[in-house]
Amino acid sequence: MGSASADAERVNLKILFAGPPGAGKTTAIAAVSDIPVVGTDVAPTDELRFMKASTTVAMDYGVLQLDAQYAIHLYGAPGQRRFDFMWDVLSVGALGLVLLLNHEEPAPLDDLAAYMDAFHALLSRTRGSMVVGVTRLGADPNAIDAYRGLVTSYGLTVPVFDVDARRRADVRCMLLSLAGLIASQDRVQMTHSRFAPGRVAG
Ligand SMILES: Nc1nc2c(ncn2[C@@H]2O[C@H](COP(=O)(O)OP(=O)(O)OP(=O)(O)O)[C@@H](O)[C@H]2O)c(=O)[nH]1
Ligand SMILES: [Mg+2]
Repeated sequence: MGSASADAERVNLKILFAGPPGAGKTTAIAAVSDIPVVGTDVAPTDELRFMKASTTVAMDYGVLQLDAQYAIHLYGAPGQRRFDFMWDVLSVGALGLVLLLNHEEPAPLDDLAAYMDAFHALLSRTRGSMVVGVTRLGADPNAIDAYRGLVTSYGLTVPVFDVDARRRADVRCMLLSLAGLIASQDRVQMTHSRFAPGRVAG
């Protein structure tokens, strides 16, 4: 039986996954979630149908339960610009951003810049609480440097990861890093109620 004080310390952290279509947002949330993911994927009707079998039209939702105390609530945004009205909706209450990019896209650095601009309000509010994950990076050990350089040029010192969004360990590593970033620099106190946008019902 859990005590009232233990229940009171449970905290929930909302994290938003964003990035272009096909970057791996839905895949990453499914890979790491401890619950069946709530999704809104449908078959694409536009040119995207040549690239992938389904696309998110509203949101994904999953949960990573780190331990008895901390739960990370994972929200995935639609990548397609025509659904960008969801980006602000999903940003509400988010304490951090996982920005995913597909290195095999024609201009992934432009994508990085565009999505950092699009989520500027969230980044500004959270004082740059972001990690970047680059999927399909290939074998070039230096390929990730350009992403790091661009992020740095925005005045942010945040981790940039070479990830396979299908691998739970990769996604979990990004999320733990982001949680650490949020907790550092006194952005929020992990042990303080400000860390939690809401509490798990006891
Ligand atoms: N090789 C490789 N394939 C991946 C990776 N991540 C996702 N995929 C594949 O890429 C396709 C698209 O992935 P999704 O997770 O649906 O992409 P998304 O970012 O949610 O895309 P939208 O919802 O359209 O914005 C799927 O077939 C995945 O299996 C990865 O890290 N490596
Ligand atoms: Mg998706």
